[in-house]
Amino acid sequence: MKLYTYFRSSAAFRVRIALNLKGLAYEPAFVHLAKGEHRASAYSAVNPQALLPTLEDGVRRLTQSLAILEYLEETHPAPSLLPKDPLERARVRSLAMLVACEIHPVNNLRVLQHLKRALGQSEEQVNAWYRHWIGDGLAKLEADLARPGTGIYCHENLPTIADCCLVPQVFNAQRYQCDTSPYPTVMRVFAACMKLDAFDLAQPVKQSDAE
Ligand SMILES: N[C@@H](CCC(=O)N[C@@H](CS)C(=O)NCC(=O)O)C(=O)O
Repeated sequence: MKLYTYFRSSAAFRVRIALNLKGLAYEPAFVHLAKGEHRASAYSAVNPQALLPTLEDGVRRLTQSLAILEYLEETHPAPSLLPKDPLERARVRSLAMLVACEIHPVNNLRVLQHLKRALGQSEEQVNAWYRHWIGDGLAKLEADLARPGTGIYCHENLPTIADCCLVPQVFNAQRYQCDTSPYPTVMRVFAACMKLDAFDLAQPVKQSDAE
């Protein structure tokens, strides 16, 4: 498999974790987001959505990290990243979506660039926007994780796709110096995940394109 990735891409980070948890080898293909390489024709021929990640499995190309996580789960079921029970699976998917569909999109590169370039917001205002939405989202994640079902990880005692989403989001929060002290459960789960090689080896500084 080939993964189109960038060390700081949190959506690619989710997939790197899942590949590691499942013990699947992959070749990275680096696309420099900050230089805008994802918008060049060479990459939009690979992924018409012009977003990272893309996973190439043989001749097939997959886009959208959650769809890729589900694909990996279906094609390589062990170890499973979803619980067996349908209600529990829905809970895990809901936690993953809270991060991937509610927190992450408003803080994406193109949103931040639009705030700055088209709407004339200063670096400080853009950072304030970022921290606001991280705080709002992590508070909701904290409240959800306070309900029954949470264990060492987001769901009981095995890592799931919810953890694959939580960890990169916490990295983003830390990169923007957000105060994470109001989210002790999120941070406890984060710390537990980071003890696993699959998460540790997927982190931005350990990628060979890290700057
Ligand atoms: N919902 C997408 C989000 C993908 C995404 O936004 N990726 C970011 C990097 S983390 C990106 O490519 N951003 C480019 C941009 O905003 O222009 C997914 O989960 O794969």
